[in-house]
Amino acid sequence: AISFDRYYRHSEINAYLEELAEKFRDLVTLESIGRSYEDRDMVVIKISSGGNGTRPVVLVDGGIHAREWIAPAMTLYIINQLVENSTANGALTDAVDWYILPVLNPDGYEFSHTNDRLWRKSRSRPASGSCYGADQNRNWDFHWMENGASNQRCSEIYAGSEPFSEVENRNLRDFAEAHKNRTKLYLTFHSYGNYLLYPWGYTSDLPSDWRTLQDLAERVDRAQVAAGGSPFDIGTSTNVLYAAAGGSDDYMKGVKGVALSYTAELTDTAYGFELPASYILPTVRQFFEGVRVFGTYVKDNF
Ligand code: 0X9
Ligand code: ZN
Repeated sequence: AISFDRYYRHSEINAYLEELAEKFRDLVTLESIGRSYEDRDMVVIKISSGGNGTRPVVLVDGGIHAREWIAPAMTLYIINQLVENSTANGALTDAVDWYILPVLNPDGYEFSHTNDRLWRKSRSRPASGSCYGADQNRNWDFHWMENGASNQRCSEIYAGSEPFSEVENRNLRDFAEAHKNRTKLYLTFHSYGNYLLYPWGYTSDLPSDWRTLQDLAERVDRAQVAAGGSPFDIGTSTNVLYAAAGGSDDYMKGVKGVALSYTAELTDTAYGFELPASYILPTVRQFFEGVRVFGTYVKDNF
């Protein structure tokens, strides 16, 4: 059983997924999408009640940035609710498949627990020098390095030696490729600041379907505000936050053709990355109301 009164380690997260796969055989399957740089198993949980692989897919990840611990916790709560609370949430899985990767940067996530609470990047070893890792959210192959990214290994926003230099991103890229025709919504969790962002991050130009993206984001926001959450700032990454190319959200929309692609920056600024564990449950509960809106939209429109 899982609890939301503390942050889970990567091995505990994988153990929880295994437990669900054992217990809910008709709803849950696990797929390893590969190993991290330091050889951790990257496991996607597939939640599907049927449909033989024809239903629209919602793809979710968290933990691309190591120190943003509320992000993996959010994905775990979504998993917990969709799988273990099917009485309340069965409508979200009866026509939509959910593919969820709780930790996209497991090496960095563990390092932020054991060595450096505010670590952000992956933990890949450079060819030379002593600065480890790349910013996995500057490393995707779409307008790579054009804006808001660095070619300096020691920078917090180091984009990597080349696009997809980071194996963790290659693993998710290949998984996304295999399911791209059915994937209608991509949701990637970060913290902090209460932003609900959509492409683009590489340019201030708006995508042609920005109205759809904006309207859906506003509906998600209203749902989580009604549940007691703080309102989001909504808009494109560049226009609302800052320009930063090579993000996973831009890549999923621009390259994989996922129509609806969002970055959710959970929680306001009071605690920054170091959100006390007592805030996990209220935070994830509130945003789950937004997840309901997302899931219902995909169910009704695809
Ligand atoms: O800078 C980032 O990668 C994200 N903010 S964070 O504070 N969590 O690091 C925002 C990413 C928004 N998306 C793109 N710029 N593509
Ligand atoms: Zn982040």
